[in-house]
Amino acid sequence: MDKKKRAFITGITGQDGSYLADFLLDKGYEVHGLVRRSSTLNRERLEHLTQTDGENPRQGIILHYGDLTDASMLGRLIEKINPHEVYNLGAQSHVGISFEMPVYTTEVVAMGTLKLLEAIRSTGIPTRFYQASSSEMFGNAPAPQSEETPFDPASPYGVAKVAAYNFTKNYREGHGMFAVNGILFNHESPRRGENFVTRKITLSIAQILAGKKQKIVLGNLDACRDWGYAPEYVEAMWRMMQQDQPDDYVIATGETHSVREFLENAFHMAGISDWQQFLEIDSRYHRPREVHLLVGDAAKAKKELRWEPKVKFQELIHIMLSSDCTREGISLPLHSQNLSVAATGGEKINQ
Ligand code: NAP
Ligand code: F7E
Repeated sequence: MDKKKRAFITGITGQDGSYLADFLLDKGYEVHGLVRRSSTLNRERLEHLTQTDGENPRQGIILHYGDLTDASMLGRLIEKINPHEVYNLGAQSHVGISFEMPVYTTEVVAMGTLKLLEAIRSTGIPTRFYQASSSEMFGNAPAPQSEETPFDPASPYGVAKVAAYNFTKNYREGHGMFAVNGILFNHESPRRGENFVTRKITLSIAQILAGKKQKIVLGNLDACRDWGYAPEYVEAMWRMMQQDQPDDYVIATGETHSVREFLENAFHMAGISDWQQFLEIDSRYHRPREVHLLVGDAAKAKKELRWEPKVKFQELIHIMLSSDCTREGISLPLHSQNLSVAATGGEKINQ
């Protein structure tokens, strides 16, 4: 009998999906991923897993075309893969864009989750299910936010994630499914999408240093976020799926910093003190409604999952900035290199 565990990941081409694939392959899983058909291939974050030139001989990743909006395809895939674990990470995940595309965002985030849960239920396969819930569900609820904090979403994305959270809980309670919600606060990395604020900042600074860009154009600098390091957060997802009983967990660092602090620290690490001259504020990046202060209380995860974040704010910025500098063919000034940690060094193909 085949003892290898099979995992199915939606959103495998995204930041978290790619790190989760790395993590599960290291654990010996056979990893299946859902990919969307597009006119150009969008697999940069998976290149190191799909290349077969012998440099990185790890194998076991199998990609399937599909879409979270296509229920019949999801059913066929679940039947075919017969997974032990399903990680639902696929989403239109940009909060600002969700104000422009509320219907599509809801179709993918809320209805997509429901379609996947239904696909699992109708096949009767006893798989475990992970839902990528989000701190955006708290909106402007009082901080620090924990599993007990009532949701108060402030964007179409947040509203849709609350619906997906509730569907997941309902399938656990109503159908006895092993279904968990990981309520993850912001987590970043060199693989973060370029239009999220942390990556936008580190990439822009690297390009300014390389002489390719003059300005970084941003919106609200006063919002505060609890920023952690994505590879550590995908391990928390897996830990939730290994528990005896399904439950919901907040995953966060417990620290909060403003966008302005992120910007100042990143410029400082780049050796630029007069950074204001490189900054432009554009109302185009202001959102109709803002979430002002997020800071998570991950005590339950610490106790029950024995999960704790190691990479904190300064180190996170350094990891991202040095990776983007490597990408742009430059190195960071010497004074910031004593912040260097094992995880730095730039990722050549996984941007
Ligand atoms: P991401 O980088 O934006 O990746 C999103 C993934 O979803 C991509 O693989 C994307 O595919 C896929 N996707 C989008 N629409 C889809 C559709 N209609 N059908 C199937 N797949 C679709 O997001 P992430 O940062 O890795 O986040 C992973 C998940 O965690 C998301 O659900 C996000 O909402 C949630 N989350 C993220 C954070 C965070 O701070 N990163 C925090 C809390 C929760 P393409 O590559 O084809 O676009
Ligand atoms: O914005 C402000 C913006 O887009 C952070 C997603 O992964 O985390 C992420 O959502 C803050 C906001 O992340 C720009 O107004 C200023 O206050 O990087 P962000 P987010 O909205 O927190 C949650 C947990 C998720 O679940 C989401 O999927 O930064 N901000 N200027 C800007 N934001 C962007 N994107 N671009 C700017 O120019």
